[in-house]
Amino acid sequence: MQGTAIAQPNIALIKYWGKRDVALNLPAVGSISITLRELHTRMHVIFEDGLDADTLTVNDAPDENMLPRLSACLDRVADQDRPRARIASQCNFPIAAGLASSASSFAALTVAAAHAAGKSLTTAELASLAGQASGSAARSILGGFVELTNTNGGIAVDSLCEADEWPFAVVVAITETGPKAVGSTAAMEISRKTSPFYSNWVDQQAADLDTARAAIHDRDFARLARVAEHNCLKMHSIMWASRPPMVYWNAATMRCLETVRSLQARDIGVFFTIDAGPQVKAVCLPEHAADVEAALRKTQGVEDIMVSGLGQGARLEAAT
Ligand code: 2P0
Repeated sequence: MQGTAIAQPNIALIKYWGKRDVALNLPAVGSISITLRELHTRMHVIFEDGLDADTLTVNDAPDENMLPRLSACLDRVADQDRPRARIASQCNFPIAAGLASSASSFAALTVAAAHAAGKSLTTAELASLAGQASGSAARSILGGFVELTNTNGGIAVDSLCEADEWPFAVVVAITETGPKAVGSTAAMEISRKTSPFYSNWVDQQAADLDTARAAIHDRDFARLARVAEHNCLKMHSIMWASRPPMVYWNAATMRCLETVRSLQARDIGVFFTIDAGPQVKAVCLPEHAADVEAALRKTQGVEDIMVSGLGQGARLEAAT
C-alpha cells in the first residue's frame, strides 16, 4: 500500500490563466509547456490502516497548510473510504514562489497514490486527476513539450515533442525566494471576475496555441519565442488590470527582461517567460545557456540561478 513517484515542474510557454469550472478545476484555455529535468518533487505515499488522519511532511518538516489539498487529491485517486495516508514530499527548489511546485507535487502525488492504491491508470486518467488538484500538474504527467487541450467536460494532454527531440535549456533567475502574496488559484478568479482584458485573453488563446504548436513542429525557435513572450505579457496584463491589481514582478524581474533583450540584440536565441511569481525563466537552445546564465547572474537583484534541460513525465521511482 505504498508508492514513490518523482515529477518535474513544467513551465508554460502558452499559459493557463483562468478556470471555466472552479469546482472541477477545469481551465478556461488550453496551454503548452515544457517539462524541466533538474528540478523535481519526490512524493512517498503510504496508506496505513489504523491511522486517524493523513499526515504530511515537506522536506522533513510537518506541513498542515498544504495537507487538505493533498488529502482531497488522495480521495479522488484512491476513493474517499481509503485508509489514511502518510505523505512525505521532498522538493529540491523553492516552493510556492512561482516555480510551479504545485505542478510537480500533484503530478508526483497522483502517480504515487495510484500505485499505492493498486490502481493502474492511463495517462489520460492520471492527467485528469492531477489537473483537478492543480491545473498545471496535468502537464507534468508527460515530458518534453506538452499541450493541454480542453475537451467536452474535461482535459487531455498530448506530447508535441519529446525532450531529446528539441533540446532546450531553461535558465531560471530567482529574484525572491519567499512565497507569493496571492496564490494563483485566487489570482485567476480575481482576473476572471474583474479584468477588462480577460475575455480577449480567452478568445485569443487558440491562435497562440496554433502558432506555438506549428513553431514546435517546425523547430522554429524565433517564432516560438515571439508567441511565448506575447502570451506571457498578455497574461500579466490581465493581472495588472484586475481589481485589486496583481503585480508579481519586482524591480529585478524587469532588469532580467532587459538582460534578455540585450542578449537578443547580440543574436543570442533566447526568450523570457514569467509565471505567477517574480522569477524570470529564460528559455534558450543549450549552446546559449552559458551566455544566458552569465548575463543573468550579473543582473542586479538576481539572488540565484538554476539551469535545467527538458525532462520526462511523472513516473514511479521504484517498485514498492
Ligand atoms: C501555467 N500558471 O500555465 C500558469 C501560468 C501560473 C502562470 O498554472 O489553481 O497552480 O492549482 O489549477 O496550476 C499556476 O497555477 O493553478 C499556473 P490551480 P496552478 O503554468
